[in-house]
Amino acid sequence: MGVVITFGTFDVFHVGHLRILKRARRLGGRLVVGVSTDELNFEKKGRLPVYTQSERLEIVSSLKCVDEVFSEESLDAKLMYIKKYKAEILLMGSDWGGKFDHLCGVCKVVYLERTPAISTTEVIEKIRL
Ligand code: C2G
Repeated sequence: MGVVITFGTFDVFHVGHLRILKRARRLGGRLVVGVSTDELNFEKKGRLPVYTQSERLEIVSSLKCVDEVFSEESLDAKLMYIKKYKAEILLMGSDWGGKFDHLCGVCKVVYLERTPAISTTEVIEKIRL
């Protein structure tokens, strides 16, 4: 079984994050996770994450289902990361469905359904109320 690679911000870590990582690990022998940098998150969402990059890296790297982590510096560098970590499967959540199909010739591209009714934004809103 080969290497699975996946990406995310994993800010205010919640059970939706955990479940997709557990399912990703079951697809292969090793799970490598690219954790978005604070700068990349700012570009993507127009705000900095609640948890810093080093806190998010520390949380994700401590999970039993995760074998290795690195900082994802650019959304468009998937091919470089796939090659660097010798990934056989690129795993993304269904919110990215179809977006990385052009990489199908390089590795298998799999999209998994998100856990319904939970997101970082909803957790932040709930705490605010
Ligand atoms: N996720 C999930 N269920 C949820 C929320 C998130 O399965 N209810 C999954 C997402 O689909 C993603 C992972 O958890 O696979 C991380 O989610 P985010 O931190 O929101 O990732 P995102 O900001 O979309 O960053 O290069 C891609 C980006 O880095 C992805």
